[in-house]
Amino acid sequence: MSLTKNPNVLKWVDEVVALTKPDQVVWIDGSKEQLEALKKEAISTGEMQELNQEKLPGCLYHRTLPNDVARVEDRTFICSKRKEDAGPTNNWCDPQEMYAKLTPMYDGVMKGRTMYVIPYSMGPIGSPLAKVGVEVTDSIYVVLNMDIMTRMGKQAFENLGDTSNDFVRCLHSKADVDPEKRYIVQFPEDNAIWSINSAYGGNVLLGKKCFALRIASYQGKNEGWMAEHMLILGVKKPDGEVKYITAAFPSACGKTNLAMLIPPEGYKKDGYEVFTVGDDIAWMKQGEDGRLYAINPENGFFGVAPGTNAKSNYNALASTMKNTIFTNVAINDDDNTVWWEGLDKNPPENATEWKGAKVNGKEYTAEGNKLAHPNSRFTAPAINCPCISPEFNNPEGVPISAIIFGGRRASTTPLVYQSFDWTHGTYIGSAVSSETTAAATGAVGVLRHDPMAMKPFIGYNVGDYWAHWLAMGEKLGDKAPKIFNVNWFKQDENGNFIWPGFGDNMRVLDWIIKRCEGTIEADETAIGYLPKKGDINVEGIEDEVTPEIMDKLLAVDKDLWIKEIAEMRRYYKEDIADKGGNVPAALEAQLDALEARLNK
Ligand code: OXD
Ligand code: MN
Repeated sequence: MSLTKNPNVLKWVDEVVALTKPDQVVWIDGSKEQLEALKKEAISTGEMQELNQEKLPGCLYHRTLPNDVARVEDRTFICSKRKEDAGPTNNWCDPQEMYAKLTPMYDGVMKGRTMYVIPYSMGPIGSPLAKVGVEVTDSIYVVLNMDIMTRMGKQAFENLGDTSNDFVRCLHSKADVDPEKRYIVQFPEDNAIWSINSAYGGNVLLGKKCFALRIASYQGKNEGWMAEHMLILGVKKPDGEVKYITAAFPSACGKTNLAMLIPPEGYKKDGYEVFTVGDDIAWMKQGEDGRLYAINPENGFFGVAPGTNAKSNYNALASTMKNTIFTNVAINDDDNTVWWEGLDKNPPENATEWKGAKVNGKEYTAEGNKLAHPNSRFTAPAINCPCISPEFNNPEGVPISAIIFGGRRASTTPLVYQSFDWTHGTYIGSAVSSETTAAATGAVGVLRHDPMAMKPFIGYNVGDYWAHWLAMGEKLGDKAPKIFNVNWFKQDENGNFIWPGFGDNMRVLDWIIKRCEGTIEADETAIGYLPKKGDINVEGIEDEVTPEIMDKLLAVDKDLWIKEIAEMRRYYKEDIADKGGNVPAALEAQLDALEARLNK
């Protein structure tokens, strides 16, 4: 049963069937019965393992091949017709050449397998901001994850209608999971994604990074909206009003933690609450009242497990307690539950590590002597989250008051500052960068540029992307959200973090909200508006964040900023302009203006 009469969908599925030659085709209607049957099948073949159904009801476990544990940026392509449209931040290949290379790899690849056709909506069904995708895959793991991460099934086709051609064609086959033949390819002008030889989340749940960021950013540029690598949260104030904020940080800088923040006791007592709308992606469009509205196109969280615990992110942990899929974490064999580094201080004695070997409290065979893979994940339904926003399914989205950028910087960047205006804020976004940590391979403390935290996800030329940001600012005018920068990772001379972070980041959100409301003054400095002395509330953490520490957190060191400008000039020229990116003159001018202010 094909679930739709839409001739564009039917024609495309026929073409894919003719190419991949599956033994049978199953259309995913999203019904409970169908999903239960697929779970059973995956458990019976060993693709998935059922976890302790008393402690973790509805939860499943999956292990990927050791060669297939993360996104593969070096094998990810943007195949626009013209190379200059992919720009300096993307791998590019001519689309015809790429189709010619990949078509033989897909030819007959599903012989002996079942092909699943998954209709899905990114964004609430019926939302004017939502968009439909159809993913074809030979993996039940993909079907079950897409059920959590998207609004999947028949309802998505109802949203698409019987004639529309506006859906993203997503073709996935795990093939032989051969890393040498692994390709993650976006064809923005064809509304198409082809992924082959991987079975890891970020490479195969094609609604997420491939569609909701790479393809959608391209669509947003053409259609006048924005697809961004941003969390969305709401802060309810004691007067009952909720202010919505989005924030973009590079991967592994704590977006999920900030999205699910629990306010410090003092704030809770005063009546503050934080609601999560999204933890990774925001689609934003101007509303009828002129303001910028955001939806979370996703329906679940694909979060990094290690480091998640009741203290670091109680709400994320609570979200994983039912109907969750765990990938590449460790199994506690005593009670068939899960464990990862940083969950608690008691690694199970009797465990199976992520690569599948039994261990008993001694040596693990996996890298770094870890039980769980450092990029092991949970796929958890958003509705499980104790602080999920009541507006999560609002088709109109939520109005955004502030946009926050941030990265991991040991020095230079203060705890928080506000841009002078949207154009200055766009400059700040273009300058987002993070220092590498010991957790990643390579040298520690190396600055990695990641504009708007979107470097791996901009589906077109980064110069045109910045121009689109500037154009959105023009359109929004004085209704535009205010733009801020934060840095939770400032260090002292000994390399210790000097800001407590986590729930205490509420104190910075508080200042940001007051700035948006215009109820608090700020110091005008060369780099932007900074909090006045005493305006970041430290009640309850005075011992930790003394006035001297606060001075350090908010310091603007002229010499470091002059160095920063030199690095940004180098970056704009060598990494962007010299490689085919057109840096907007308005952003170059921001560098000159910043330098002049510093030298005044
Ligand atoms: C993610 C990422 O998985 O940004 O969300 O890498
Ligand atoms: Mn992300």
